[in-house]
Amino acid sequence: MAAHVSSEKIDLLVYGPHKPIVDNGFTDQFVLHHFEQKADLERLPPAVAGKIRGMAITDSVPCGSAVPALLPKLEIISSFGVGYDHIDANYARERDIVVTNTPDVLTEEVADVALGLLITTLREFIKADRYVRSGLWATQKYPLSVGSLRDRKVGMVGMGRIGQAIARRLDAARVPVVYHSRNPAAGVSYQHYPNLMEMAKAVDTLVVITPGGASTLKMINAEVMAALGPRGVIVNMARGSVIDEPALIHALKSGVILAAGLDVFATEPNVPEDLRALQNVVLLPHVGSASVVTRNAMDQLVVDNIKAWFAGKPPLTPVPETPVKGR
Ligand code: 8YV
Repeated sequence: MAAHVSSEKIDLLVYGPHKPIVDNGFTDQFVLHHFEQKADLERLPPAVAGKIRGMAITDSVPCGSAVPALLPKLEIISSFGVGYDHIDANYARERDIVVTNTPDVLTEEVADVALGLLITTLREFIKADRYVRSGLWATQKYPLSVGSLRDRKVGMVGMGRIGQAIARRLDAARVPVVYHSRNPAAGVSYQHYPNLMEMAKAVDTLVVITPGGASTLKMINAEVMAALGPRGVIVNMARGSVIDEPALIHALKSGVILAAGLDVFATEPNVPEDLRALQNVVLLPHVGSASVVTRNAMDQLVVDNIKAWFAGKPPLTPVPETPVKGR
């Protein structure tokens, strides 16, 4: 992989919603061509497509291999978000295109939300808030919550950077942690379960923070939920695709598990009516990283990866599928 460093203008495709940090982040050495969604790309003139050397994806918009396939001179795809299941990184590697994501800058933010969502789910804060607002507190004693963090053991599904940040918070809260991932994580002392079912039998709480995509599709299935048992709680901060959503709805309805806290869904932004009707689930609109400060840092990293590349430097945060050597 190599970028031609010259004083020539560099054409970039900006794909996804407008972000001021991206729109205003490039010098006039760059020419930005903005298209918000796939359907808009029909208006991308072939002459322009033929000049595009860099692509900034400003949200998790579907990209796959179809969009880069339109761009014969593409060198870099700089994508927003730590997850990049909306990009075909293997296709990019075959074409010698480097893919970057935005890790690290969101780690602590997403971990904060994970712990908040877990406690909100267990201690039923949403119900408690409604209770106060309704005025009922004045006349009736509020019931104890069935759930608590105090008597739990958490099985993390995924132990990458965000998983480790969540586990650190659980350590501070004196909650025992074990984890499942394909391979043991380097430098981590929590007990590793190579088998998810074995872990589900040994814990009562799952916190899911593993990459999306084909290898994790519906890995949290009805069997795993049954193994977790009637005290079971699932928090999903990963991708909706990781959980068998109809099986989860059934498990929540029928008492196979106790409750769930979900930041992500199978077909966002559509959340099944069946799930929305349940009281033992807390639903967030994919807000793990969604604060102004963290989203700004993510947008800036999208810009900085492209700038580094076209300055002839290594990209700051390439994904493992497209490592860059010798820059
Ligand atoms: C983003 C995320 O909010 O980084 C990720 O992988 O899921 C979130 O931080 C998401 O990409 C927004 O659509």
